[in-house]
Amino acid sequence: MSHHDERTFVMVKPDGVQRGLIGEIVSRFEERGLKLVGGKFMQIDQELAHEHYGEHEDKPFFDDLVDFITSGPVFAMVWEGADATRQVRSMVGETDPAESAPGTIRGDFGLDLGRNVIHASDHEDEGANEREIDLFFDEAELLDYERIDAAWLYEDEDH
Ligand code: IDP
Ligand code: MG
Repeated sequence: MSHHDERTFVMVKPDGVQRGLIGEIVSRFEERGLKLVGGKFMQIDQELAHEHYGEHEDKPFFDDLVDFITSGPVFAMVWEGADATRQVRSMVGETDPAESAPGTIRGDFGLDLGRNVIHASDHEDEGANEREIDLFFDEAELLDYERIDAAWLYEDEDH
C-alpha cells in the first residue's frame, strides 16, 4: 500500500438522502481528489445500527439515534486517498452543525445535532475506518482502479 491508499468510511444519513444532498456530498470528495472505491444505497436494520453505534449505547440519545439512522435509506461509501480519514473529518465539520464552520458539510447543510447529514469514521479512534468498512462492505465490493488524474493529485505519482 502506498501512502495515498488510506481508506475511510462515509455515509450520507437519512436526512441527507431525503434532502437530495447525495450528489453534492459525493462531488466534494471527488473534487478534493479522493477516490471512490465502494458505494451502497441501503437501509440500515436494527442489528447493524446497534453495531455501528455501539460506542454510544449508554448515551441518552442512543435510542433516538438508532431510530433516525434506520428511518430511511442511507448512502454508504468508502473513499481512498492520502490521510483520507482525517481529511474527510475536516471536510465534515464538528459533530454539531451549529458548531461547524461554513465550508464544511455539516456547517453548510445542517443546523441540528440530531440531523447532521453525514457520518464519517473518527480519525481519533484508531482503526475505526477499517472496522466500519468491514461492517458495511464485503472486500469484493471495494474496487481497485486508478484515477486517471492520480499523477496530477500526488507529486510522487509517476506520469
Ligand atoms: P460524529 O458523528 O461526529 O462522529 P459522535 O459523537 O460519534 O459524532 O456521535 C454519533 C452521532 O450521534 C452524531 O453524528 C449525532 O448524529 C448523534 N449525537 C451525538 N451526540 C448527540 C447528542 O448529544 N444529542 C443527540 N444526538 C447526538
Ligand atoms: Mg463518531
